[in-house]
Amino acid sequence: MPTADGHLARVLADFRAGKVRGLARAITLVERRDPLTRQLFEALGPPAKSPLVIGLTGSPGTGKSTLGDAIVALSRKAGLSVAVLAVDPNSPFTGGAVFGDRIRMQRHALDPGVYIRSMGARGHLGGLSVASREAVRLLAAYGFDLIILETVGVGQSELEVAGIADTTVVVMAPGLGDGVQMIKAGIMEIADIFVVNKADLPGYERTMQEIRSMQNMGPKLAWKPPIVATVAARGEGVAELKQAVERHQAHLAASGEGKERRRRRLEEEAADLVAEWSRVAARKLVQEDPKLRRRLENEQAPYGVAEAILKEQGARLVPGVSSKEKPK
Ligand SMILES: Nc1nc2c(ncn2[C@@H]2O[C@H](COP(=O)(O)OP(=O)(O)O)[C@@H](O)[C@H]2O)c(=O)[nH]1
Ligand SMILES: [Mg+2]
Repeated sequence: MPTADGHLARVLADFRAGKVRGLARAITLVERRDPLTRQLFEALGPPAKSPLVIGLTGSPGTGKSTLGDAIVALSRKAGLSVAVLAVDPNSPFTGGAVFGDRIRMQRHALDPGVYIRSMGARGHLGGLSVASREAVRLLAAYGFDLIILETVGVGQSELEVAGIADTTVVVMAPGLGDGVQMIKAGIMEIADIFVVNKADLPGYERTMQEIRSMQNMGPKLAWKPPIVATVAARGEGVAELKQAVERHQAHLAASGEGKERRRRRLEEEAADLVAEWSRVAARKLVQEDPKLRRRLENEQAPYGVAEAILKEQGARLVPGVSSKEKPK
């Protein structure tokens, strides 16, 4: 049986040598929420450079994957290395690719400057945002210039995932009529740029108009998200989208909001990690510790036990430092 430490050492060696296998295995550790994850990041240290992270979100079928592909093509022409991370909170762990992305991967299979990966999360105790942030961090450490983060839909966890990006692009398409739904879902707030894709189909102007009037109903913002029309399937409008992303990046830098966002993201990541670590460890504790079980039974309420776990078990909730020696 291979030991966990042996596995980590191999993953690290491959990763540092720039072997895709190392990257893929590292992301699988993250996806599975493996306790080795922490050692992995400690060993890697902070990434040397911070790539641009573009989030693509929107209802299924609007063309996010197609658009992502078009962005990859454009960026490759400019000599940038690109990673695409497709995140699906409703899929089980994929350990690699879901069907649609496998087809995409084949298209870029011979290009070492492109990496495409799906990540699922069903069965996670925590949300997907911790895993997604960590996967992005791995892709950054590996050295990609651009990371495209694609989410499957617009539920709460997709919004969280989109919040990891430097620039969040909300992709819409004509005829889906999801305007009101968007407002309800909180999409207006997270969009840095709107894309109306499938501009080859009738009705796209109306969709653009709908977004514009929703923007006019909302508060006045320092950055008014531009609306870009694209035909992703033909690569049209993608250069305009790239320009919009650059303008947004310039705004983030000039206004100081970029720095503020990065700070907030780290704060959220720290809090999310606390939640994830304690949830996993606490669940085990309440199932295995007869004292805690008795207390729950007696009190018929969770508060005393929850407080006791945090107070008395604090350090033991951290994965990898509970029972055995502290990992190096
Ligand atoms: N007519 C038209 N179809 C498109 C365009 N972009 C993507 N599609 C099609 O829309 C469907 C969904 O695209 P996909 O990229 O998988 O959407 P996703 O679910 O948002 O990732 C596919 O059949 C695409 O070929 C476009 O610009 N115009
Ligand atoms: Mg897709």
